[in-house]
Amino acid sequence: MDVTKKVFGYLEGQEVREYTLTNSQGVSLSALSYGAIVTQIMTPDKDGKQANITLNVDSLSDMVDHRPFYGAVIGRVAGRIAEGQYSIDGQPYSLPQNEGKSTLHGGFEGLDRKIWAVQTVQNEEAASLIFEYTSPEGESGFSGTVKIQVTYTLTEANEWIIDYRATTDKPTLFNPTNHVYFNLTGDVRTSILDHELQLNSPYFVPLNDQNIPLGEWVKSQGTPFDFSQSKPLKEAVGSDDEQIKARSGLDHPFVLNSGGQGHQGKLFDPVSGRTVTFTTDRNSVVIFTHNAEVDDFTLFNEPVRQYAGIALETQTLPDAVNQEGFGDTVIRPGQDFTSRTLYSFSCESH
Ligand code: G6D
Repeated sequence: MDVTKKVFGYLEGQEVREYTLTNSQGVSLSALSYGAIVTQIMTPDKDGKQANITLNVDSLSDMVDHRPFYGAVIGRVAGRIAEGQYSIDGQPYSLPQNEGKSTLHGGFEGLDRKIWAVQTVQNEEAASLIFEYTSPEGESGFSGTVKIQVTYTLTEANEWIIDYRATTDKPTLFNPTNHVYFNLTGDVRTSILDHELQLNSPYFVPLNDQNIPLGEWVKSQGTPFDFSQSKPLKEAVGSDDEQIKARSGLDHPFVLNSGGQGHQGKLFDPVSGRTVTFTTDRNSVVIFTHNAEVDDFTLFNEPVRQYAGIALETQTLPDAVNQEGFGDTVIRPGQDFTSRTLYSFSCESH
């Protein structure tokens, strides 16, 4: 395993570094000390040609000014908290709302906007980046001082393992994810609509017009949300289902069957042969198909196209604190929160 680092830029006088982990097959993962943002994952296609399979903006200033969330750690709480309101043990909390009436992706001061301390560890089988950040009491309105550690490990088996840990000194919410967008073609100018997706998910969660869960789990079998058999994303994205049409694509939580032996989801690009599978100990994955063109920053001097990537955001179901049966996102003093998601990269042909 090889580990390198370089200066990526400066933010208010503070150095931002980019670290790269590379295994002996040439598969690599690069990430910044700012937001633990993944800037590149290089994997081979079926002919052995290496390319970057993630979406990234080119400059630190675009990350800061436009906050596209590409590749970043999201927290303290991923997704939307309805009205920015919740209660823990009968105590009400009110957060600043940064998207309409909702608090999205950790609010104004999310973990994606922080400079993290980074340590590197390596051995024959794997190399890791250990990111640490202490989120102070009141950050983005959340209670408690929360010590957070996120570790990215790249293995010789072409796996990217994300380990989250957190402790708190007061009851508070914690539900992190990573917002990497994959485009397995290796060319972000080609859409992901021909990628095929398979999910071990019997239910999806419909949303209201604020993208807040309506509260129910709906059986996906026989609907456009049925990915029990691998199928091209365009079949779902192009369907006339009202939930999908209203968002021009997928932006929905899928309830996952627990891992067991195999993976819980698989993304496949039939042209390059590249495949990403994932497993997680959380109860859901939010699938977001980058449903709009974005022109306030550029990729290769062009606006970022609609459907330029797909995010597979593993997490406890969004707005869980306000929704019956969605899972527990409260962490408490004395508790050591841990969670793991694993993405595995390979190639196959159909
Ligand atoms: C998340 O679900 C949300 C989207 O609605 C949002 O636009 C994106 O992050 C930035 O996936």
